[in-house]
Amino acid sequence: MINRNHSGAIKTVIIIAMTVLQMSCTTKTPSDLSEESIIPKPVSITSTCDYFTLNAKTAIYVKGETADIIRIGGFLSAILKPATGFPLNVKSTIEAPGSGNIFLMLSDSAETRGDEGYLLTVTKKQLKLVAKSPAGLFRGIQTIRQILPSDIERDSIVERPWEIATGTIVDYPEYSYRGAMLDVARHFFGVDDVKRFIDFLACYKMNVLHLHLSDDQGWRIEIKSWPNLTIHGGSTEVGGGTGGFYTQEQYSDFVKYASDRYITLVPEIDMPGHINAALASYPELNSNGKATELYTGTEVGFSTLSTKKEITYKFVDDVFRELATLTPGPYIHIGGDESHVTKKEDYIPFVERVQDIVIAHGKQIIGWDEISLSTLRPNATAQFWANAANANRAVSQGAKILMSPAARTYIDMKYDSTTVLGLSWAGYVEIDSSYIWDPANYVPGIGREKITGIEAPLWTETITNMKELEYMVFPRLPGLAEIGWTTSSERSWEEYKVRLGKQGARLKAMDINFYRSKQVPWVE
Ligand code: TNX
Repeated sequence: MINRNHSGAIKTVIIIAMTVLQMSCTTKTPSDLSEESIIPKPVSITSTCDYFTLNAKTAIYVKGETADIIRIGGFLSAILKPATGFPLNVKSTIEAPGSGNIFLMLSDSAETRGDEGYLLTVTKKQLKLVAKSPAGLFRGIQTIRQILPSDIERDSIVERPWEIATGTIVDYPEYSYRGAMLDVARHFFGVDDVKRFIDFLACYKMNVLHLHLSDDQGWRIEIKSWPNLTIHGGSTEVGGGTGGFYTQEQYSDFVKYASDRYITLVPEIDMPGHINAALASYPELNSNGKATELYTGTEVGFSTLSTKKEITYKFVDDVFRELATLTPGPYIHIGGDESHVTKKEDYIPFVERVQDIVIAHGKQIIGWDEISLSTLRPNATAQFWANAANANRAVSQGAKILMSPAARTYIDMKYDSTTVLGLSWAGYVEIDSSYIWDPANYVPGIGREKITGIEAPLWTETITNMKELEYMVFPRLPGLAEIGWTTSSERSWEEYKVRLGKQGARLKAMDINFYRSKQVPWVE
C-alpha cells in the first residue's frame, strides 16, 4: 500500500517547480509536457520545454532479459508501429542505450511508488520509463501513448513528426482496485469484444475486469460437471437472440490476455437470485423439481435456487471449484443481489454456506451489498451499489467496500432523456455527475480506509453490440478510471472536462463510438 502522508510537502515543491518551469516554456506544444492531456491525471508532471523525437532508428531497449520486460517492450512496440511505420525493435541491454532510444527498466528506487507506480523521464536524447514492477511499466506505457500525438492510435502509417515533450512524470494510483464490469449474460459478447473491452481498461490504467457470467437470461461459462448450463442455459439472451458462452479454454485465454495487461479477472456467478438460466437447465435446482422456461425479458428478482436442497450446494461447489481452477486472481464474485423471491431466513444461511464453499476453494469473496445481511467471512468485500445501510453493515463486520454507486458509476444509465440506449432507474448519468464525486465521502460512515476501490458496471439489458457498448462506456470510463487513480484533491471538473475534450481526436483515432456530450469542449 502507498503511504501518502508524507507526499504533501514533496508535492508542493513539485507544483511550485512546475509553475516556474511552465512559465519558462515559451515555444508551442509538444514542448510543454504539462500541457498534454493525460487521463488519469498523473501525480506530478514537470516540464523541461524541449522535445524527444521518435525516428526510424529508435529502438526499445529493455534492461535485462526477463519474459515480462521483453513482453512489455513488445507491447509498446506494437502500439507505436502501425502509425509510425518504424521498426521499433525490442533489444535487451544491461546499460542505458545511446541517443534517440526508449529505455524501460525495473528498479526499486523510491520514486517509483508501489506496484503500479512509474517514473517517466523524457529528455531530448532519451525516453526512459522506470518502475518497481512490470505492472508499473505497463501503466507507464499508457502514459507514453497519451503524450504522443493522437495519430499514434491510427492503424496505418501517418507521415508526420513524432515528438514528445520533455520532462518528468511521477505517478502512482490512489486505489488498488480500479475496475469495470461487463454483463455478458443479458446480451452475450464474443471473445474479440471482451478483448477490446480489456484494451479499453488497459488504456486508462484500470486493473480489474469483473465478468457477470450468469443471470436469468443466460449462463455464459462452460462448467464441465453441469454441461446443460451452457448447452441449454446459454442458448438465448434478452430479446431472444442465440446467446452464446465461453468454453473454459476461451475463458483461460481471457485470463491470459488480461494478465498480460496486468488486469485481474473477477468471475461472477450470481445467486441465489438472477439464476433462471440454471433453473431452466436443471430441474433439480428448483424447489418444485420442475425446470423453468428460458427467459428473454428484462425483469429482475423473480428467480431463486432452492436453498433447502442439498443438490443446490453440490451444484454451487462444482461451479465454484471449476471456476476457482480457471481463476489465478484472488476473488470470486457470488452476486447475492435482488433475491426478491428468496425468503430472508433462507437467504442468510445460503450466503454463509456459499462463502464457505468459495473460501474452501482458496478464493476471497466479493458480493453485492445485500450479502452483508449474512455473517461475512474474513476478507469479504461488499460491492456497494445502492444501499448505504447494507454497506455500513458490511463495514461493521470488518469487510472492505468496493464502490459502485449506481447514480455515478452505472455506465448502463442513460446520459440524459434523449439517450436511446440504457436504463434510467438510478437517474441520468451525464459526464459531470459520473466525475464529480469522491468515493471516500460518498456513503456516510464509509471513509477512505474501508474502500478498496471503484468499479463501473455495464449491465447490458439494452446493449446488444460493440458500437452500442462503446457509446455507453465512452466517455464515462476514462473519468471513472481517474477517480480510482487520481487522489480527489487533485481532481476538478472544470480542468478535467478540458483535458477530456482534448482526447476527442484520440478516441476517434481509436475508432471508438463515443457520446459527444455537450458538457465537454471536444477537440477532434
Ligand atoms: C440492478 S446492480 C441490477 C442488475 C441490473 C441493473 C440495471 C445490481 C446488483 N443488480 O441486475 O442489470 O440494475 O441497471
